[in-house]
Amino acid sequence: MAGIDKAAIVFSIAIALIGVGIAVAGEAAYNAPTITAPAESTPKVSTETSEPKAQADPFASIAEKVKDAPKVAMDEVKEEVEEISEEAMDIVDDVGSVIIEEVEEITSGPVTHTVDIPVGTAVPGCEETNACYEPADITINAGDTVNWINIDTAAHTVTGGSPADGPSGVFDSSLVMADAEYAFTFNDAGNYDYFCMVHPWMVGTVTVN
Ligand SMILES: [Cu+2]
Repeated sequence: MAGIDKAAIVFSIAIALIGVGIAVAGEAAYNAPTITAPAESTPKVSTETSEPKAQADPFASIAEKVKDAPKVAMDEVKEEVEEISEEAMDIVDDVGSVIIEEVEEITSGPVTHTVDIPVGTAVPGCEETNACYEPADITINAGDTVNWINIDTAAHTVTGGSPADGPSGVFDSSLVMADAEYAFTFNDAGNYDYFCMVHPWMVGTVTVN
């Protein structure tokens, strides 16, 4: 019995050892990737060492500066060009507006201004808003013409003077029928009051410079 027991114990130990051996071998096999992991990091170390080597290169920083220098210079040039072009455009605008003004002065001779005789002025009310002629007060230059257009259905007059003082004799349209017009050219500077002889609440002024 004892011999068998010993044999059994040895056998079981042997099995246990084999088991441990397999376990160790398995662990070793399992740990194999972790062993390779440091092996993978080894190249990292090698790259790390290569980077300081690149930084240690005194020409590297100079090369970078030289590389950036044209970019910085180009940005500055671009900004200057933009500023100059903006200034140039302002000058062109100024010169253009001066030329336009001069051309307008040269080409613009006497101007004809339009004054409407509005609808409904045959009855009082328009005088409350100074709207019996539209515009009732107008400023023009000597030599300009004012053209009154009667858009009302009633006949009206454009008569120099005032309801209080009567006609001045400077200009008088006599009756302007519906849809008819009356024009007068003012060659002399001054203030000219006028009114409608049919409807004395209708008054207006022409200021000639
Ligand atoms: Cu009138």
